[in-house]
Amino acid sequence: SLSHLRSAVSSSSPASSDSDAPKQPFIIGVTGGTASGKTTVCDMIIQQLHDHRVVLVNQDSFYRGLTSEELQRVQEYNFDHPDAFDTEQLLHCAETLKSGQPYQVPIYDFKTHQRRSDTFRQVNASDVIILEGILIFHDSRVRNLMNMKIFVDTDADVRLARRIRRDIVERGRDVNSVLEQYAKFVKPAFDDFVLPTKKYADVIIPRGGDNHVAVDLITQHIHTKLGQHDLCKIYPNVYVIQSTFQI
Ligand code: UZR
Ligand code: MG
Repeated sequence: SLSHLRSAVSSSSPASSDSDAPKQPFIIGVTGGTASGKTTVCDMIIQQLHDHRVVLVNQDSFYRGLTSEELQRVQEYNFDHPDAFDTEQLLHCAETLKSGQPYQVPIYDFKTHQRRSDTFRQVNASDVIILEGILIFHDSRVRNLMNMKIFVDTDADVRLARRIRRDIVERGRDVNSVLEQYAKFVKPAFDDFVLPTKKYADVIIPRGGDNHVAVDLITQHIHTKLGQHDLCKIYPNVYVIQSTFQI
């Protein structure tokens, strides 16, 4: 998978002959089942890339707000289906950020299942953009914007245990409703929509947030790639003087 990783990343380097080309941000996609540790892995990557501008965009922000009819029968709403997200808006966001422009990301409230109408999160141009979510590899147009794709692979029992705790503490649910929703929607959608996107991953991280070695390897690689980007700008005719930028 290392050679995989290298080809996926090198193919996206800017043309080395064009010194005036604006530096495109490096886009990382992070997916995996619910409560697999995606957000933790992203936070670890961000911490290790502290000398670069890094932003995290969560697919959860692009959940569609529920209509009043859908809200009345919320137990029957499938939040794990691709249609639950506004994918066109997510694509527009990813394209805008990739082109170096800022984007106003919506804020979704898991307790009311609505978007905040009064505010948004301003995301500014950055060196690295991380796109995270259970179905972030589902749409091929979004996927094709990514320079590196990561699948966080955590056992289902560990994920369910975390999910129960998180939904109760952070998302205002009770045990029975979490278990019911898990059996009815979360698990089937994982099998039908999330797991099939594992084949697109350049890197598969076992155990999620516990895996410091995997995160170290990934961030070293990104550091190297960002160094090459800078080098291409300064010395357009020099291809790789990688050792200069080795960590
Ligand atoms: P992560 N989800 C909710 O529980 N409520 C909502 O209003 C919107 C989404 C859940 C969704 C999915 N499913 O499994 C999870 N359900 O959020 C994705 N049921 O979030 O990637 O952080 O696990
Ligand atoms: Mg998360």
